[in-house]
Amino acid sequence: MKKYSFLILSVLSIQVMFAQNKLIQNAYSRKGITLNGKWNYLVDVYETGYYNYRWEPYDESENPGSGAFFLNKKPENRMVLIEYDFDAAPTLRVPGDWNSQKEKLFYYEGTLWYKKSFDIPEYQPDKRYYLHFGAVNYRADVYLNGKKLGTHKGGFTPFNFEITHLVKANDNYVVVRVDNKRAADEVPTLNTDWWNYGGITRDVTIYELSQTFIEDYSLQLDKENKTQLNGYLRLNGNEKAHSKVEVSIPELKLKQEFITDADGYVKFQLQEKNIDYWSDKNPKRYRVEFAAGDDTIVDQIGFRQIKTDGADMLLNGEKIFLKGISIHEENVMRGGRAYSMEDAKILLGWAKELGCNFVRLAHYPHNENMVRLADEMGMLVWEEIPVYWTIQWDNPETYKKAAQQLTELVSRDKNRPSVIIWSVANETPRSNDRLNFLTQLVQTTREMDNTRLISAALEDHGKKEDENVMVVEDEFARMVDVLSFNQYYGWYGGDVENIKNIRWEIDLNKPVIISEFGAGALQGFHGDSLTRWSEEFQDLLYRETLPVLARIPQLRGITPWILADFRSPRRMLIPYQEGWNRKGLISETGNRKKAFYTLQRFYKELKIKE
Ligand code: GCB
Repeated sequence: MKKYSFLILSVLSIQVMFAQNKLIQNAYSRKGITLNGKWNYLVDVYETGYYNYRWEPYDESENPGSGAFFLNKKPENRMVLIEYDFDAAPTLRVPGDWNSQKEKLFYYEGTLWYKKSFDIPEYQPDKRYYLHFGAVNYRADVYLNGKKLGTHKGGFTPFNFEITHLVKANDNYVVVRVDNKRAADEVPTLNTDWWNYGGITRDVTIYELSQTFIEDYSLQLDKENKTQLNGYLRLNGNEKAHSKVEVSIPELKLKQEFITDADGYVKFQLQEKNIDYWSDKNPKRYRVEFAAGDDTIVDQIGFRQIKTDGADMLLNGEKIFLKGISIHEENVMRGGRAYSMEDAKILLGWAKELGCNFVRLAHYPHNENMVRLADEMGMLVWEEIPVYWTIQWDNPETYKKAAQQLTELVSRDKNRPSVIIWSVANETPRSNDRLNFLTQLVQTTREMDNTRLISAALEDHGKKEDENVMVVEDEFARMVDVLSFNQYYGWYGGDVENIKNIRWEIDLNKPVIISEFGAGALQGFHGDSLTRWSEEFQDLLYRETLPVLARIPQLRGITPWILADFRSPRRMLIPYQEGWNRKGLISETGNRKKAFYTLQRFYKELKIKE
């Protein structure tokens, strides 16, 4: 029994366990000073700047001494010995992974220190300041002006620290120790099928805030009542209690005032009959203004409902089929992790060209530009956390890490109408520990957000009695709203010529999404359609698979694997792979493979059963 005591952790207790401050909602729209640009870096394979020669962390010592990199020391005169100098060190671009920027760092997994000096030209002593990171992979120890702000783990979610007490108008320096070593008890674990890009991979910004400011809010259409918006707002600061806040949507002529409770929190509802609902066909967003004291924040929010009815998926009450594609967060054309709006435009632009109305952002939270652009384009989104393959299911610490990443993701994207599915895992092996772990994650997700659907990419397999009959035998399938599974018949086992004879037996009356299928092909390599790695093989697999999937009565979406080739250290076959997973429909040079057009045609001709 004891073993599962971690399962009763509430969302709240997860949040207080971490040193960083609560995430500021919609930080993007606030006045920010960017710290993007060139940062000096030191590659620290032996952790020399973090541990002293007795292997004690410098930052835990009262008297760290000059070897501690976070102090960014300079020799006061020519006799002083200091064995590092950030200002003499080379630079890396932030945001950006280090692997794709320096050839020597291509395979590097370990510790690397970053340093950036900065001023705040319009510094105002009566304001508050927050240092915000879009993401750092994987562990970040953050220091400002020689003081530790905290540690964050998790390579794909944002975090922030209040720095009001430490920051000055001039001569500030921020030092970040980044460590991307993989570890068995982390999330993800040691083994993945993607590149472990290290570094400060997303924007770094200092946000200027009022003494009392709007820290968090949510505004969403009620799940049942299409004329009701449910919201909450939370203030941070001395004036947060019993304070007046105002919410308005000028286009709807809605304006209402509310009073916060003693904790600066208020839950509210707005009634409105004339909402133009957000959808893939009508990505209507409203300008929403939240005001409290001298703080105002503006967001662009679309209102929509997503729910299931038996096997149907209903968007604003109408049946919808998810014409999707899976995407990794990589800009293959530039090389490296994607992070910018330009990158998002390429990836979602390709998805649009394919005819998609849905993307699966695999296998971890992608940068915020992706969901913001998806909101604008009317692209529905599946978001996922990297609970992938063989997580330590019986380790309470690992659970906390997964729950933290989920919490940070939901917190970041809860106001984005494009996001309709939270996925808690991918291809995880069945066991009781795993069932408990995932069930608790689902519960945590529902506590935070009961308006979206929950899923996870599960696995199928052939029945013993009849290998042509595929089933998903997984207790966890009962816990999710949408039954999703990956299937690789014809690539990993199964004969591509036999695809036409297979069928799925699914008893659950829930929408089904085939979250992956695919085959590897080297763009430009041609052969007959039974030759592995040829574009023709991949194309055949798509042509055979699509009609067979379409026969699953509950099928309501597919997200084939995958939009573009992506880097993976597991893929070593020369000359076809050379470090790339070749299941992309688009090559790393941006060229479409044959199967791209097959899927495009399928989506174009697809009729939704009414
Ligand atoms: C899967 C995984 C995905 C892999 C893919 C493959 O099932 O979910 O991460 O990249 O198969 O290509 O093998």
